[in-house]
Amino acid sequence: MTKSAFVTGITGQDGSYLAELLLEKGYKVFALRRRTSTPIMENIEHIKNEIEFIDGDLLDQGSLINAMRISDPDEVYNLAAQSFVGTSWIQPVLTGQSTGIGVTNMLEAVRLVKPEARFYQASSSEMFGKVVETPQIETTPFYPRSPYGVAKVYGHWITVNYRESYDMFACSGILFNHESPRRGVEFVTRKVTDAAARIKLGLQKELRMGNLDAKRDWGFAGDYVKAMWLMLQQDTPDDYVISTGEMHTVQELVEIAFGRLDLNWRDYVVIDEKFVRPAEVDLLLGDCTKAKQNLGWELEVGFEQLVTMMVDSDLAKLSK
Ligand code: NDP
Ligand code: GDR
Repeated sequence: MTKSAFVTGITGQDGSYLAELLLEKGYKVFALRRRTSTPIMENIEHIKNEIEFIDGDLLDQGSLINAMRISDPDEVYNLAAQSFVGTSWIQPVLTGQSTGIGVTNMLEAVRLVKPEARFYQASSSEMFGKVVETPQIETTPFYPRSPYGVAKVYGHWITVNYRESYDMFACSGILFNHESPRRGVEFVTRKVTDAAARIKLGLQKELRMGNLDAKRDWGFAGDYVKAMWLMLQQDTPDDYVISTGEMHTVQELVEIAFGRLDLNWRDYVVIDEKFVRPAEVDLLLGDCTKAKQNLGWELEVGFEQLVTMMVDSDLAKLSK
């Protein structure tokens, strides 16, 4: 029997890789699409004809109930969110509504229409924020440092609560930063690889950055969507940290990206207070032993390979 999946956030980085994986596995893929004046399909251009889109919005409960009725899914992946931490200080209410309450809207739609469907919530290492222990594991206490992080903590706990209240198969994946050539250009990795390529081609003169000392645990999005799928294939629902277990500074990222193009980053990078956050998350480092043991999940792409892949992709795109 063909399995069916319903995915929110399909136009984003993770939605596109997850949809590819599900299609490869023979799933019928339904996806929530919110109306925009100009459709942005760049990430899913190559697979959009294989996906059945259902119009709606995480903020509109009725549209989610309708989507559940049309798709009748075996698995639901809730990836939609206002996902940029910086914007969450500029639009804290909207972030709370989509990244936080939006999870309840989605869970309610599942509970009312298809309570036996398996549910994945895209939780985040940003929930650890001002970390109280390193490395962070599933039981590390949360201390979010942005409106985004606060909203994700709500989304995490409401997922756990629906599992415990209604016996639903609901999992929360606590994913550390993951990147790819499909990453939005405002996120630091893509901002750097895109700028390095532009500078190499003479299309940009400098790169304005915030805190170069921040440390992150960066992996490849294509590896991480496999973990999402694995979580929903287990006998029991649970929460999992997904990470590489390696930490690098933003400066190391810049060095590798510019070095790939034989550029000295110090000639181009300018520190601009505009990109320094009101409250910073200084470091994140995950320990995903539980996922490795229970899910058999393995990482394939390392940090340097990831940055190189992104620089090469940006250079090729911009050279066209
Ligand atoms: P993106 O920002 O690339 O994609 C976000 C998606 O959410 C887009 O498809 C966007 O649609 C959609 N969306 C936003 N608001 C709404 C709404 N109100 N209703 C319906 N759809 C909406 O994020 P990523 O792919 O990087 O991340 C996927 C999820 O995983 C997010 O929830 C993110 O917070 C979380 N996460 C990401 C990590 C990462 O490192 N990438 C790490 C941990 C968690 P549109 O195109 O219409 O704007
Ligand atoms: P993050 O990702 O906030 O970790 O959230 P981002 O790439 O935006 O920032 C990472 C770190 O880099 C520092 N930084 C800069 N960041 C940006 N965007 N632009 C800059 O110029 C810059 N200079 C320094 C930041 O201060 C920060 O410390 C991402 C998102 O995908 C979330 O949705 C997800 O939940 C988390 O990763 C895990």
